[in-house]
Amino acid sequence: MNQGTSLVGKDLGLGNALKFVEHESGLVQGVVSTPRVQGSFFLLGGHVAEFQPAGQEPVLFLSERAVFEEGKAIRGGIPVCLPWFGPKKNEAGEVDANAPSHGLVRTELWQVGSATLEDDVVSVSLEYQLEGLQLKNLVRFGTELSMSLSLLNESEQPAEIELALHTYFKVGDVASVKIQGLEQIGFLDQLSGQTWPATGEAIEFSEETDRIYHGDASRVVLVDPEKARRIKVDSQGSRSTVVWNPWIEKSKRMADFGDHEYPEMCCIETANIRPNQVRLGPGEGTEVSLKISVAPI
Ligand code: TA6
Repeated sequence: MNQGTSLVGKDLGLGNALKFVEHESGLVQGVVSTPRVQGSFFLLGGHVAEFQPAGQEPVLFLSERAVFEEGKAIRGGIPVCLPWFGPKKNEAGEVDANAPSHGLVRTELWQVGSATLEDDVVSVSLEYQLEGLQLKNLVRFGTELSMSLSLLNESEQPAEIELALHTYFKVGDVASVKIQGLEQIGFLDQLSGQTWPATGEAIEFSEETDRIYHGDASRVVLVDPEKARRIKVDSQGSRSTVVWNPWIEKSKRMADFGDHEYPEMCCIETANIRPNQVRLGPGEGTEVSLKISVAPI
């Protein structure tokens, strides 16, 4: 029996701060509730789904058409994408049509390594063994949401890994938001394949946007005038950042995403991909960490 089902209804000694429930889909969901924060995560994909600090509206976007099913990725929250990003490609750059998008772990059941409560902050270690790669994601639900994803190559072979924390943010109107912190970094437009120099300006959205930035983006800020808030995305260990909004036509092509939902979200993804993929020799490890906090405009 998967550990998850044995957690449902179990008294972890954390009171109402963290309870495991059976979601309506049948999946095991960890529900966080303290005076500081409401949140949740699924064992499926070790997937943080909700984060709402006290006094704030939800910070993460979760599609109303999200599918909650083992083997499928949840549309929203913070998918963990590895060991590849996007479509899987071979050495020759040919796409493997049989391989799932964004790797192998966001559609698998993870385990809970530990769960603690201190000063109304819930910390939970979500863990998964991908062949010789040990994954541990220490997630802390407090006034801020933080996570530290560590990978350890326990095999005798080197491993080349792309990884991304594919965060979906909830916004008031994507056409009015600005993303600051990437002004000085050039980017690859994934839609045209064209590479562009740094624009010197904040990112704004007026069409489908799918950009990969390679460079230091340790502080990215999502300015949302509609919700009168700034979402600060601080990261360590990440050398790539992906910015995405599907806009109108791509939204219609995604069955697990409402046609009208694109104005309510944008993705800022904390990653190490493409030239910044990680190479781990036997016994070597790596870590990427992310902290999400909210401030008034
Ligand atoms: O966020 C960048 C991206 O690679 C986009 O190209 C889009 O495909 C998105 O991820 C969602 O991918 P998914 O496989 O979750 O539908």
